[in-house]
Amino acid sequence: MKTAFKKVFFSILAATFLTSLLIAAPVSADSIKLSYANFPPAPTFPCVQMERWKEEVEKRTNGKVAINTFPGGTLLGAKNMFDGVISGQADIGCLCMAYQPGRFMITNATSLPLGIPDAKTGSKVLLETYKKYKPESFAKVKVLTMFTTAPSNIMSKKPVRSLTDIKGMDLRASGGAAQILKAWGANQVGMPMSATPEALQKGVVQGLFSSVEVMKDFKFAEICKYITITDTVIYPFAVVMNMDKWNALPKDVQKVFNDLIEEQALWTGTYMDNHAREAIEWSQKDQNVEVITLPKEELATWNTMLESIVKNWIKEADQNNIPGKALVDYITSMVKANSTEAK
Ligand code: DTR
Repeated sequence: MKTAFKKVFFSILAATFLTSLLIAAPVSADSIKLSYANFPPAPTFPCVQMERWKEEVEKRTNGKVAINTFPGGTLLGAKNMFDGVISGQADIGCLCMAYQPGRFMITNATSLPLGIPDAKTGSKVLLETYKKYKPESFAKVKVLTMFTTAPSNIMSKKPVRSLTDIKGMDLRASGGAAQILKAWGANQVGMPMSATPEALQKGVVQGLFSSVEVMKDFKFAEICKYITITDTVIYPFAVVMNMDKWNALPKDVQKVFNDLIEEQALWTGTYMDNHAREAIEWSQKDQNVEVITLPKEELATWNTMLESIVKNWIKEADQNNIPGKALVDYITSMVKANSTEAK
C-alpha cells in the first residue's frame, strides 16, 4: 500500500515538473541574455513591437534566449542608438533612420513623398529596398527587422485649413519631413520624438508633423486640438544587432531571428495602421479633437509643392554615388505592387 502510494505520488510529481517545463519555456540561468535598447517611452509603437519580438523569441527558443528590454532611452538614446549597438553598449537597438538622413540615404529614400499609403505597405517596401540595395551603412550590424510608421499628418494647437494658416507656424518634424514643412511655408523645428512633449508643453512649437498614433500614446491630443490630414510621408525604422553578438549565437537561434525579420515588419506595420485609426477616433471622441480634411484641389496643390524634393534628392543621391532615379523608380513600383496586393 505504502509503495503504491509512493509510486502515484512520484508519478504526479514528475508529470507536474515535465508539464511546467513545456508550458512556461522558462528562462534558465544559463540562457543567452541580450539587451535591447529603445529611445521612446514604453507605450509607443517602437516599444510595443519590441515587447512582441521579445515574447516571440523567448517562446520560439524555449527560453534559450532571454531579452532584457530598455525603453525610454534608459540604455541608448535616439541619436546614439546605431553607434551604441556597433560598440556593444546594447546588443540590440531600435532606431529611427530618418533622424540621420545622410547616414541612411538608401533606406531613407522611402521617406520621400512617393505615396506610401500605409505602414504595412511601407514596412514591406522598406525591407525589400534594404534587401535589394544592401546599403553599406549596415555592414557593421545584423538587421533584425525594419518597419515604417503610417503616413504623417499635421497635429496643431491652432487649425490648419490652408497654406495661409500653416505659413510661419512653428512645427516640429525631423529628418526628411523637415523639407516638407518648409515647402509648405511652416517654420520647421527639428528634434526627435522623445523631446517633443516638452517642446509642446513649453510652447517652443505649435504642433508637429508625424503619424497620428502619438496623439494617444503621448497624449498630444490634450494639447493639439486639430489634425490636418495630408497623409504625406512615412518614417523608416530599423532594429539592429551587434555583429559579434550575432555571430556568437547558435545556428538554431539565428534561424528563429531570421524567420522573424519579415514577420515582425508586417506585424508592426499592421499594428501601426490599426493603432493610428484608433488614435484618431479616441482623439475625436475623448479629446474633442477636430479632424480637418483638405478639399481635393487644395491637397493636390500641397502635393505639387513637394515635387522638387524628389528631384533634388535624386541629384544629391547621384553626387553620393547612389542610383537616385533607379531607387525612386523601384520604390514607386514596389508601392504600386504591394498596395494593390493589399486590396
Ligand atoms: N514620425 C516620426 C517617428 C515616430 C512616429 N511615432 C513615434 C513614436 C515614438 C518615437 C518615434 C515615432 C517622428 O516624428 O519622429
